[in-house]
Amino acid sequence: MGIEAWYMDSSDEDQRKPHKLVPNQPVSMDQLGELGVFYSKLNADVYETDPELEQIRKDQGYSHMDIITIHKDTLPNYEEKLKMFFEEHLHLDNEIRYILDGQAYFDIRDKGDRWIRIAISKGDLITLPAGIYHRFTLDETNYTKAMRLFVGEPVWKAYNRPADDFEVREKYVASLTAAHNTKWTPYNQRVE
Ligand code: KMT
Ligand code: NI
Repeated sequence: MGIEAWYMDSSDEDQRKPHKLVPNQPVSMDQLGELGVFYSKLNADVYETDPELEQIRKDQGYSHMDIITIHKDTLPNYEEKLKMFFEEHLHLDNEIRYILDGQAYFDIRDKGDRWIRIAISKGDLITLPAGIYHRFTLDETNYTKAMRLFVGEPVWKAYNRPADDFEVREKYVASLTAAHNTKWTPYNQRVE
């Protein structure tokens, strides 16, 4: 169980297409976990009153939340924003997204700098760790609605690659070499 992820082909075709290799090279939840990416499934139909979501927000300190509807009729500067989301970037904080409706892709770099595409859809709560290079795109349905969660005052600033000298990047890279003998729990919290 979980989300579907795979290594991407290198074609320049429409970013909204799946870009699977032939034959497909799937990526498991364990492999995602080793990269610091975590996932949970919730019932998005009840997100407004969901005690499970409340508990996660409390436990993880996700005090801030807002909702972004990514569709040409709802998102101001739609084309420009989509272009920005698809630039390879990192953040100083975890990127936590809960998909309330529709579907989309997050692409992340693996340890060897290969692109992994993660398909996310309604009910998926995904956390990308601070310092990971990634990008986001809609798929061919051209619509997703997502809750953005954050610890404290939200900072959405993205730093486009190259950002290798950032402390957060160095820490993330260091965490990868340590990952095989470090136990991870959901939501990217380390247990020493
Ligand atoms: C980001 O930083 O990659 C984004 O915020 C993507 C859009 S939110 C689903
Ligand atoms: Ni991002």
